[in-house]
Amino acid sequence: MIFLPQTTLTDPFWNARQKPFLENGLRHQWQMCQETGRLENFRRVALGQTGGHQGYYYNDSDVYKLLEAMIYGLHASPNLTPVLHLVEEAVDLIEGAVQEDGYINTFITLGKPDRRYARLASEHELYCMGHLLEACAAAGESCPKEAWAKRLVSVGHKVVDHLVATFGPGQVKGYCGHQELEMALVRFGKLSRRSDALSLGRWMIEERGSRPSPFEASLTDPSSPSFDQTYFDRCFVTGQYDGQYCQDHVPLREMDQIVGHAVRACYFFSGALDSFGDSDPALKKALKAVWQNLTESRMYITGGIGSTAANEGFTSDYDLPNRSAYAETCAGISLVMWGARMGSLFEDVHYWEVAEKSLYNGVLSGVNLGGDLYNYVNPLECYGDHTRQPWFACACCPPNIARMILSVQRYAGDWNDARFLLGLLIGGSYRSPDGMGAWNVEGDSATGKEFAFTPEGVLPQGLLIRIPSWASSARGKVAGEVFSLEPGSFWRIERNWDPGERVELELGIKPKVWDSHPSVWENQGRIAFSHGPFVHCFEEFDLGFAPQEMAVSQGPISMSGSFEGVPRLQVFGVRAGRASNALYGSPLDRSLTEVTASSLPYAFWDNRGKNRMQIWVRER
Ligand code: FUB
Ligand code: ZN
Repeated sequence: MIFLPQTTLTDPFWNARQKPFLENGLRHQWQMCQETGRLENFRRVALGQTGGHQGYYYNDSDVYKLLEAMIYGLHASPNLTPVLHLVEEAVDLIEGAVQEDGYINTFITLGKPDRRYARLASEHELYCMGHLLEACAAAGESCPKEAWAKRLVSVGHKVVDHLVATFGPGQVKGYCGHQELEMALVRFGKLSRRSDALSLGRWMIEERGSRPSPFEASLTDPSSPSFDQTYFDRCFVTGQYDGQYCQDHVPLREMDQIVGHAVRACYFFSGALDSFGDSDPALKKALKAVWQNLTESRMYITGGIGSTAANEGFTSDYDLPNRSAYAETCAGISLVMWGARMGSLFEDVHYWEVAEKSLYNGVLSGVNLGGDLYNYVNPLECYGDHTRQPWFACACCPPNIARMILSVQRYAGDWNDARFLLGLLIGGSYRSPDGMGAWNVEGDSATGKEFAFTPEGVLPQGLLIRIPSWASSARGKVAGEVFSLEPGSFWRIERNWDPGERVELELGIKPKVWDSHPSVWENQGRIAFSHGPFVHCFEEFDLGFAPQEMAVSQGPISMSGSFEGVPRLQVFGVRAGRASNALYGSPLDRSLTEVTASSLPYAFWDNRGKNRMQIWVRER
């Protein structure tokens, strides 16, 4: 992970993704928080009122995530005065709502003050505080001298004081049903040099999955105020407590499959890597096994994860329906977080490939080009009945995608003393942690063909550049020497870098055709197309008919035009028709019309009106 304040994003593709949020999306989301009572909840607590909480018990987290996104927005565009005013207003609200002892949660404080931490499995108090700590850390990292940021960091300290005084060895044995706090404690702990925050995060990770589970006790007595039927149903699927839903079934180091709720899982694994790094062989082994299970049998071609709404998570291997895919935007985001961490720590391109797949497909499809309509679920096929929404009652995804897009360069790579690693080819300036030097990367992710790296100042000798597996060829040039590079590997360069030197990378890109494992039944007889990191789809809007009526050939594939600067593909096929209009008839009545079909990146589907769409099309 890269420290955001030491970066400048220059990549035209990603600047174009940030712009709608800066111009409109952030303020739109604030307005939504206002209209839905999310801000009012904080005001009421600040005024000492009781009752009247509006919305879900975890709605505070949306305000925190939006605040974090707005702080990133100020990094991207420091003169964004209207957003600065909203940031200041948010800080006022949060400062007013934090309790004397550092506890903060508007749902509990307004309506259930006796129920603090009684329902750790379900009520998300620690999850919400985790998101608050992320915002506090973002403020302390990006704007340490601003008065509002100092106030927010103080709130963060107060919250951490409260948490370490409440949970941990010899105190409450507890952690949150929805992981997030683990990551946040590391981030805030590192920023504020608080070893107690780091220890608490590690302890929560270690405790999870041990027996007796703190969740089990609170979920077994239906007459107790801490009983929650929904969570009972989710955690006692077999009649016995199993905890798979929230990854509380076994200790982390014993896991070998990905189970339960998708966002919780990937946040958990990200937090574990932040806490333990690569120093722990058993953890590494477990995370690699879980990752393998996910990416080899439970992930969509878009990087979407969690195929069912039933648990917002995982089912069984190869169960990847297209039209009913859940593939929550937050889950895609959480996979980028986890993949970038695995890719950095283990220096393995494979993890970056997956993080990129998710980011450029299943995550980007979560928002429209205007930055103010969002997908919660990201189906891979549509009959014209799905479209993005301005907001949701459970609105975790909109502020999550805002914070990820506005800080996308955080996920592009990693520094250590020996090297700079660029895992995602995103153009920008990346300053070293000691501030002594920088790598300036020129390139445009939309076309992904040419990148140039120029060193500045004093830099570690190592430079690792991911050569993506989607490249059909790769050529590098450094100090006049030309190298032929292997797609799907790192280009490792070790030298003393002089200012004025230049590293050049040229990628060949050819469209790719995909099919699926035979056990993904729904995709049998179907193919999909991609170009560079972008998975493509077909929309009725371009075809003039539903893609479901078409069968296409694997080739030839030509390039024709672009969408948001990303090349489009053209393939050939036939469209089914019938002589009669009867619902059923003889196959002899069939007619086939030749068609030329233009694709577009799945990331940008549903931007021209509701219509039918398909990624996996029938093969001719
Ligand atoms: O529970 C908080 C968030 O809301 C989760 O991460 C999402 O899956 C949605 O349930
Ligand atoms: Zn979400």
